[in-house]
Amino acid sequence: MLQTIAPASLALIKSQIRARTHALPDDPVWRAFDRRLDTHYGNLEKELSSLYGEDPRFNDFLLDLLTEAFVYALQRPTDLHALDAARESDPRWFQSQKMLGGVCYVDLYAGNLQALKARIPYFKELGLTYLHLMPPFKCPEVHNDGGYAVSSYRETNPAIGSIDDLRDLALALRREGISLVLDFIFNHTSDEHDWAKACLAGNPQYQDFYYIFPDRTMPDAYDKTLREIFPDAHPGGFSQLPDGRWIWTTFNSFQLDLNYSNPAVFKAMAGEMLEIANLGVEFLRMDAVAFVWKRLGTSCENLPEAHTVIRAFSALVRIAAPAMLFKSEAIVHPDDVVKYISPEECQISYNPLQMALLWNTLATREVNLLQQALEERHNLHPDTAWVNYVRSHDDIGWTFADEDAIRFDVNGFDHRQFLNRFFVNRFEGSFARGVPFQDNPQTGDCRLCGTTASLCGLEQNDPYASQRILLLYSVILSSGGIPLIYLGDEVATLNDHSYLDEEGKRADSRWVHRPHYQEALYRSRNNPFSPSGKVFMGLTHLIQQRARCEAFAGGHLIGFRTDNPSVLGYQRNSAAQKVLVLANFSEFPQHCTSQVFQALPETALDLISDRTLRLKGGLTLAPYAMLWLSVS
Ligand code: OTU
Repeated sequence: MLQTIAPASLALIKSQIRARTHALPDDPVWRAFDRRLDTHYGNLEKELSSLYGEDPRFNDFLLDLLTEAFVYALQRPTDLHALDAARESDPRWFQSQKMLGGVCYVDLYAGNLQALKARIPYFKELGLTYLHLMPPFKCPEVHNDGGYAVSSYRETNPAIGSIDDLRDLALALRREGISLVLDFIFNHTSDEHDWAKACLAGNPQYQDFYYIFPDRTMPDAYDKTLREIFPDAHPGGFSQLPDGRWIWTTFNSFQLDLNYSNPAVFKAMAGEMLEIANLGVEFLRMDAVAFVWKRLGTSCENLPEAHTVIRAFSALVRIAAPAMLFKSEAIVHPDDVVKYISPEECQISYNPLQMALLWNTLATREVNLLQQALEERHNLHPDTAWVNYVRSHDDIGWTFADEDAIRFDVNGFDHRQFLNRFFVNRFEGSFARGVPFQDNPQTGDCRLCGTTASLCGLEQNDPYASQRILLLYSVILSSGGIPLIYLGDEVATLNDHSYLDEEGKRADSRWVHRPHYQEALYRSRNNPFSPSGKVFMGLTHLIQQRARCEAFAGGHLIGFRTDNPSVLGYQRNSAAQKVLVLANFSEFPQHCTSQVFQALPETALDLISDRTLRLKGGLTLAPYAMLWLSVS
């Protein structure tokens, strides 16, 4: 049996790194690196030895990895070193109520990186402090999953500009107080990546970079317990290569899963990650975290080793590029989502439960499940935060817990069927105009696409459409965490069916909600009589009011039960201020009785309308009304 190799001492590792890189003891980069090693080496060594400690070359692996990390630290631009220090001394900087995110595709939103830079004044007008650019890296020309099939992490897609344009944009954003967010697509590469080409050509160094099987024996064994993620792309988790062998492809057949049981894969990807960090990325969106470790007989999702891989990457970043934080993308059961969130793993995370339940509440007009999620599943460690969003570039999946739903006598399976019917307009009286995604009649599984405006009823001119949009955004702006706007939503952009004419997009209905930048909608954004103006002016007002109110900082929330099933309630408190948020999710006026407000002052100022309201005799909320009541 293999023995775990005793780790080399930190002092020895430090002297070896210095000898290899000729670093002088008083070099400021070395001094900072040295100090960070003291803090984080223990974590790094622990995580990596649990994955690879039985490998007889483990100590060399660790030394090579850290030497390389120090070289990346040396290459890091000076202003990023300053940012590293600033962020380390203020680890809760992103808890500010002024934090606001936006996300867009470079090509669809602006054409290219330089043109996107020219949009910075607009981002400032909106109030953004965080900008997620969808993957800008080199990828196959036609079939690339919107950039999620990366062919090189060191080159950009030439259609949008050069890596220097990207660096330049990152700097320009940073100077304006906007943090750049990019993806780390680390579960897979495209089939055009050099590693993939070398592996498939039989290069021995790359043989174990991916999971390749000579025949169906192992794929069949694994497939027994795998969930199909993109069943339209291929059945099961594997694709056949031209030579007849089978390769692991969780997503599309051109996205090849990397094999993290091979330490060389970890090391190679760590280099790509630190290269991306040095572009000036402040939040690294960890794509598809759930899938990075596989074990026969399991779902190969959310395995403990997936967390270990991420924590090891995270420890390395704390040592070599600490201004960068991780954002988790786990669209899984809520119990599993939270496991990725901690100061040592991913400091921020998408909040898919809140997202899905916002839409659920619009459909049912009952706040029960959302109220429960906010009360029981919202509060996180104070050094971490949710990224709250109404919708993303991906489909909407109904990832609430069946155990939670059954407490309201709601059967999860049946209810998901209802939600799908409601949002794709197969339900009488629905205002929504969504499109199904990966409809799987075999399992009854189906997810959903559509822009916020189309799902809220604007496509069919429903009179409440813009109020619904604002209601959803008012919750993500006030519930605690970083709100994230899918750019285009703020001017009520509708579904765009032009993807059906594009090879490489046609088979993927998520493109319906990834529309081109609509010049006309942006031009009318300050016209209160246009739907885009109503939404834009309403939303920017909410953003500004939130930014002024300290109670909205941080993530902590206290549930506030109303006695009306359509009215959501929660309280946000700071030392100086208490704010009660109420939101009516129905198209009818809804009353909350005086009982509800017993413990509160007789009157309260609504921060949205700037009106003082009497709570004494109860409150009636207008259709889809939201109130941010200052009750301190
Ligand atoms: C992510 O999403 C990205 O957000 C997608 O745009 C990519 O296509 C995909 O990874 C592959 O890179 O399946 O429908 O359970 O839901 O990781 C979206 C998690 C996806 C998955 C999620 C994935």
